[in-house]
Amino acid sequence: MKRGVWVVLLALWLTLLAACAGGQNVSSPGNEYGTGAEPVAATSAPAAGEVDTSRLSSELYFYNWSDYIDPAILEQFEEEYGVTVVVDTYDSNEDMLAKVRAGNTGYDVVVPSDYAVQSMVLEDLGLPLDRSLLPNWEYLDPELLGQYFDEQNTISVPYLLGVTGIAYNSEVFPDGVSSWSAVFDLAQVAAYQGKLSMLDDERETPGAALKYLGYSVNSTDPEALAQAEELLIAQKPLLGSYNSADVNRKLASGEYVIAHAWSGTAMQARNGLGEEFGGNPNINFVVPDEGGVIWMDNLVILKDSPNAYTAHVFINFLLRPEISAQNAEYVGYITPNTAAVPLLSEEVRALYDAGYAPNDENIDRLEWIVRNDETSAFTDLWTVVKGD
Ligand code: N2P
Repeated sequence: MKRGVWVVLLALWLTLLAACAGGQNVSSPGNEYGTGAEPVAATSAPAAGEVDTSRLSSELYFYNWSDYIDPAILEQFEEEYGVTVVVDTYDSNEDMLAKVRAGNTGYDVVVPSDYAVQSMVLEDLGLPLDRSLLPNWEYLDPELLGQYFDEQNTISVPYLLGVTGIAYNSEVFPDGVSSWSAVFDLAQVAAYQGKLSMLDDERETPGAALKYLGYSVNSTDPEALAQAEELLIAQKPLLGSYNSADVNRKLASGEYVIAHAWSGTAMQARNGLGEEFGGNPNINFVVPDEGGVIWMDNLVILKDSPNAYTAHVFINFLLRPEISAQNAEYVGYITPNTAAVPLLSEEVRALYDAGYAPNDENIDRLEWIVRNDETSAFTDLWTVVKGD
């Protein structure tokens, strides 16, 4: 039911192309964190929302998904504040969580998806945010705040949203692709064997198989899981690879002709990615008829962040409407920043309308991944499939 509400709210977001909502209550929870650099006595205390440069660290450690921030934004942050952002990347929530659980990562900020934020809340891995340091919070779409995984947004700040479906090369699929059968019907797949990839992801990939079979991405019914496992094992020999890292590049280059992909990865394959690689205009993206996934990724400061003050300054910087718009434009995902939306180019908005974002056409068949006591079954399934 809650997910239904989200879908409606997202539909709303899509039509809400102007005007910042404003009026968001940004009261500070007043938490303290003592691990950052000790404040040096300043001649005058900075006003609310102003940055106390004496408290900034020289480096900030950002553990992020690959190809998930415009490097020019990191350069601008360094120019303005003298802080070098050191980026390490990961390609699944589970990899990130495993590392963070082990502790002493040295990372300050990580980017969990919705259901992974919930794990971080339950396991007390995130630092309560000091909202007094995040005046740009007011630009966030209020409809995207207060979700089930962190109802008060105690630790999480919406970063980017997207959908999961199929990216394909229209030269190879001139009639388009509309069903998961394009990756799961092995008779069809035989024609492009080795040029197909599936996400290397214990929730997304069994989720896609479940959708093809007519189930929810969250089904833990043993019979449904057994069918999904069997299907994935049968599909595996036909894959180029499981890949969540450089699907964008491999689609653009033609090494893959079809891929289970995140919407922004597909947009990057189509448009290219800054100075990284050129795009291929034949790449299209679709949420298949059987349905796909919608998700939201979030910025979380780790409980043991060595540079928590600087992390807040960084997050507030990312919440500037022009920065958020620039970033969304670069990575091809969707900004949760209401004031950033009017700053997006016509080209990117047209691609959202064409299916690279939740829209009127696909919204009713998008589902959120959830975690609960039963969903560890996906870890077991994925271990079997990967090890087979
Ligand atoms: C970008 C990763 C998208 C994040 N490479 C999926 N949650």
